[in-house]
Amino acid sequence: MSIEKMYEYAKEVYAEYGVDVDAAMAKVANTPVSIHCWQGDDVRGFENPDGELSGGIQTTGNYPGRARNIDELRADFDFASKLIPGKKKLSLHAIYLDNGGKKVERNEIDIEHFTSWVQWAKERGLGLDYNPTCFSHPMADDGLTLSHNDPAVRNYWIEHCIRSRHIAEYFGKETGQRAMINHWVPDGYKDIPVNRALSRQYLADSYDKIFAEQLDDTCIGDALESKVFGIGAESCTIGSNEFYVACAMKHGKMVTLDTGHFHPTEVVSDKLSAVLTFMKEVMLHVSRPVRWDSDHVVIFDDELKAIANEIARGGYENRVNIGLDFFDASINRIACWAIGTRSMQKALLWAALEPVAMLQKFEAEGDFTSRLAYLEEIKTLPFAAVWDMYCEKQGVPVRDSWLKEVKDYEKKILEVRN
Ligand code: RNT
Ligand code: ZN
Repeated sequence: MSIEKMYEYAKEVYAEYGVDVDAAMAKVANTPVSIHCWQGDDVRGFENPDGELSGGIQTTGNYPGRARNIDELRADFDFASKLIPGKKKLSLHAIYLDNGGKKVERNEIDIEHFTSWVQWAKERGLGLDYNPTCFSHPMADDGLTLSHNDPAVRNYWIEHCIRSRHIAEYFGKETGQRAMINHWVPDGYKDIPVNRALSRQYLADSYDKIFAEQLDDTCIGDALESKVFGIGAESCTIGSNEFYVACAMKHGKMVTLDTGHFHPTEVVSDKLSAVLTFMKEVMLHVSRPVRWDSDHVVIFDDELKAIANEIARGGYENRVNIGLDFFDASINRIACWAIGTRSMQKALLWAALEPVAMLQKFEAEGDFTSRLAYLEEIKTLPFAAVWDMYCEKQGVPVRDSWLKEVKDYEKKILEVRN
């Protein structure tokens, strides 16, 4: 049956539940999803691509064809973008600077190192996000940066973060789309520390300095990302969830909720309404933890749907900044981008098709029987037909047809890289 016919049928079925599928598609098409550049090259960047990835995060696998330089990464991203529906942004890390082959110290990084990115983004109407890189560097070898006992180390990273905020503000100003800056540091201890209070005081003092300057908040949004533990930092993470929630409230900033950064039975879907009761906005790092913060490619699973449902049920579309954060080097990296981001898009569409008003009415009336009955019934509504039409309307491949394009690109472009 044609996509059109299937869609007409689906439209009728959803209308019976009071859901307008056209409006749902339009809403999702306008919700930006920030795609992380670092899936393209295993978080190496261009500062020192042969260096070790540090900070307690890991990319496993050695699938051929990773992007080795700025041109390859841009080409790969352009290609991946064509496979993904919806409004996209690109999230850069400091180490993806355009340094023209010259070594630039992290505390000397500046706007000039990102002018070519801005130019490139403008040509595509693409918004940019930013991340200071406080890892994969000799000054981070102790596993401590903004909370280090040595003021010289702290000051080095404070300067990096201050400069990073200016770069993010510049992204926002130039692209006309507000840039999120995600602050994450790997700081923690492998073994039991005996002065947690002091480390946390140092981290707090560092953020007082980093946020001292008021920048144009129509251009930049600061977010603070907590974590539960990292490899080599198992006993204590200085920037824990409680630390950053409090720190963000103090400075009027947002937190970043990374789906891999909590204890295994905690879920980010439940945290959104909790923080948004008090914070204006929140940032997401949508990832897929498998047994630990493994950063597997995001799939259309229950928690992803639950996150999207919470955004839609709360009407939080303008308060949740959706960013992705996964990195798999064991399969085709462009396919990773396509699978992960298409899954995010699917989840947003799934959630936009939920008959929220009806379900919330049952709940308000105490009719929990109907609430559960309908939550189950809507799982088998003809969602696939709407998804196919959404892809068609967005001008991206429908169903699995994107995969063949990726395989061709792999043969022609990726395989000759090694
Ligand atoms: C690490 C954090 C952080 C990084 C990226 C590369 O656990 O999730 O967001 O993954 O900045
Ligand atoms: Zn993250």
